[in-house]
Amino acid sequence: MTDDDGNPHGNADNNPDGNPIIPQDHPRAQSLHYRHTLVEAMHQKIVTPSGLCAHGRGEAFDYLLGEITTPIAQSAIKAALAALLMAKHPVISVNGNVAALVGEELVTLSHLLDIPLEINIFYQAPGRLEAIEALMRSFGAKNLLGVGDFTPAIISELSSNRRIVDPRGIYKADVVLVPLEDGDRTEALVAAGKYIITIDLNPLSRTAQKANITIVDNIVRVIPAMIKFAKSMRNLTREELDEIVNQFDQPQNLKQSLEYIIKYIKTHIN
Ligand code: PTJ
Repeated sequence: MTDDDGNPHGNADNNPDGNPIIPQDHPRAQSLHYRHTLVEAMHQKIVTPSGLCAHGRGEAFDYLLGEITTPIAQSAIKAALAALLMAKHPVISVNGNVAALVGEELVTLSHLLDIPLEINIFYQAPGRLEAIEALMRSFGAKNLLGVGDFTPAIISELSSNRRIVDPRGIYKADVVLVPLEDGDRTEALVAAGKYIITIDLNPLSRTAQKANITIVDNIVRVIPAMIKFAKSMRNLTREELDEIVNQFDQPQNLKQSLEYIIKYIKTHIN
């Protein structure tokens, strides 16, 4: 098998002898599965080579959390949902890694909360937007922005490709979920007066530090958890949702996430 540039990248799932590349009983089968998914998505132009580097950085931090959703992350997830449920114009931003890792789950969440998804990528390349769109449509995405026929709006605070946004989505949004985001855009979106929620395994990243709510957890665990909590939180009153957001303390959330990592490392020293 070859990619568009004619480079061989082998069979997706099996060795030449027909046996699976990732044996089911491999102790890190799940982690290898996600890597494999991202590599395959890169051959389809959905993910960029830089996306693989970003994933590796995330994996390193996931080790330091014990690869679980901490109670701290769980509180951040609930605050994020409450903010999204109260928003006038919420939107969920989708990049290549996000589409490849949790595209299907995001479509479920988008339908459950009635929130549009906007494809917005850092690394522009011919055919990339179309490849991500096709993947999201294959999962049944209905309310998909940032693609098709629209006159783009510009976020003036930003100089990267991500400044080009959909006027029906990120441009007019009051609350934006931007997972696996680069720091510049988070800063620009905050400067543009938007309430920013991010998912980032690295609590020290600029995005994690600048967002209003940072969920320090792996997106592959966060989106299924959001789907689970959304089913009951949809029925909360505005006052109850407001209370959840007001109780959330972002500086404490980041501090406790770092403390959790330090504690986790210490338990492995003795
Ligand atoms: O598809 P594009 O062109 O929009 O590009 C997407 C990437 C991810 C390459 C781009 O946004 C990028 O370069 O991001 P950064 O600046 O590397 O930031 C990504 C952040 O996400 C890092 O802090 C990682 O630790 C974190 N991260 C990576 N994988 C995960 C993650 N956080 C949560 N879950 C993950 N699976």
